[in-house]
Amino acid sequence: MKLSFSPASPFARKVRIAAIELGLIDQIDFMAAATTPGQPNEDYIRQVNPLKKLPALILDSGEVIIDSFVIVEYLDDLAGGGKLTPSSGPERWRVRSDHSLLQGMMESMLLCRYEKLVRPKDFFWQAWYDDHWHRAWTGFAKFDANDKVLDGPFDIVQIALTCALGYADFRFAECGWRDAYPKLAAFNERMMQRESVKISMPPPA
Ligand SMILES: N[C@@H](CCC(=O)N[C@@H](CS)C(=O)NCC(=O)O)C(=O)O
Repeated sequence: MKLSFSPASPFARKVRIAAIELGLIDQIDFMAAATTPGQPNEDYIRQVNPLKKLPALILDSGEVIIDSFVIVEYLDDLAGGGKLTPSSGPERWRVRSDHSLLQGMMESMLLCRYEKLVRPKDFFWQAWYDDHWHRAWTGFAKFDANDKVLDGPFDIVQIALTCALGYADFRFAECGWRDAYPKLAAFNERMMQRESVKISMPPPA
């Protein structure tokens, strides 16, 4: 299997952590891919993902699986099932819904990043930026009050929360989430004990 990957991507990091935890990392080749908006990558769009997003998992059969959550579900299945993503019962829906919130928070943070870095300065839209940042920030508040997740089992939600916090550190280092959300800070410290989390930290910005 091949995974389109960037060490800066919180979505790709989620898959990497999951693959390590599931014992599948040695079966995956990592393939750099350029997906920055405004910079064409026609080969990737045609051969891998028309949405020009990473990560995507390319199976040995040539089939492509897109979206980090779906990729983690696939890997979880490969490893026997139900280890990081519950496959039935009420927990399945709770986990999927919590994960969707985290996915949206990471997407909002990424949009903020693109707004600052990629969009031509003259077109920067402050209200839009603030709105997206507020979504991510309020999402963090929600998880800071969510003991079920913070003290719960190690699963895709805990992985995604760790990646969202890591992305906040990586791209918004001054945002002050540790002071605003002490329970998240303690959670993050705990997660940092895991080898998979430590070695997948984004590179220095
Ligand atoms: N829902 C997707 C989001 C992936 C995503 O947005 N990846 C970013 C990299 S961090 C990307 O490729 N962005 C390119 C773009 O949005 O134009 C997933 O979970 O895999």
